[in-house]
Amino acid sequence: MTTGTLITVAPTGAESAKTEVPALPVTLDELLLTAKECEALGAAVIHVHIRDGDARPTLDLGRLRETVAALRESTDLVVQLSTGGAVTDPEADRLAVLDAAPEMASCTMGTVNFGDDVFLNRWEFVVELHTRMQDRGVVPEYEIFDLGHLTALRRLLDRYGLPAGGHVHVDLVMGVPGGMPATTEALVACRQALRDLPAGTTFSATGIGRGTIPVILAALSTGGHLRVGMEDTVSYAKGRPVESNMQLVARAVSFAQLAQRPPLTPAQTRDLLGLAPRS
Ligand code: KMH
Ligand code: ZN
Repeated sequence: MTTGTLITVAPTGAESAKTEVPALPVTLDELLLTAKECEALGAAVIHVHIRDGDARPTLDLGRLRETVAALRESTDLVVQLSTGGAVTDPEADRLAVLDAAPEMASCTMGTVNFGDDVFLNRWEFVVELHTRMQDRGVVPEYEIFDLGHLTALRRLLDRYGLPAGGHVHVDLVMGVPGGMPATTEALVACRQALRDLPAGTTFSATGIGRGTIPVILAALSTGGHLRVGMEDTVSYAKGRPVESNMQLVARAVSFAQLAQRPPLTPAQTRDLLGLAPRS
């Protein structure tokens, strides 16, 4: 029985340019400020992509380690590093993200067209990511861009076993051009498919761009959790650029409260996802 709502903030991503979206947090200081404010509003997990000194996406291990340490120092948020990176990142660099020892990391369950690009996730790569996370005790969030990715997840778990902590959590990323649409119908189809996954599997959902609100409503009404942030949405409403990640988290919190499923704290989230409590 789902009660509270797990709210993840994905503040930066790898796709938007700082020059076009000035409110995007790209420095460590900007990220920390965003993290603290989003936590105060009700976020429990932060999905992290980082940028280099020129605000370009990077998987630099030193910066990743510094980011994980700084977020742990200044917040209680669950730190989830992206292993998806940017579409141009090589597999070896994406695997090496785990060397930064985050509590959680993303694990995308298949290849998807990504606008004009391809977000490549070969089966062997997915298996390597999953098994390395098992070995290191990093809890995955399985990123699902299309219905078939849930079938791939079932195959992965059948062949290679449950993730660290034993709990399965997926995030439905809806509305990427090339992936599933950000609609209630698509979310319900995924919800049905989740029945083939281990009992207790939880899901969050995020709608890209104008899909944000329909996906929030569909997720809340079907027992799902929420991911919001400027990685996925840079318009608050038609003709109104997002002012900050906090604006998106505050809106998600309002929807969750209206649904009588208030935000989960980071401690409640660790319990839900099978993460060790913070010492
Ligand atoms: N930036 C996308 C190519 C993830 O973070 O794991 C991949 C992505 C998924 O954002
Ligand atoms: Zn991401």
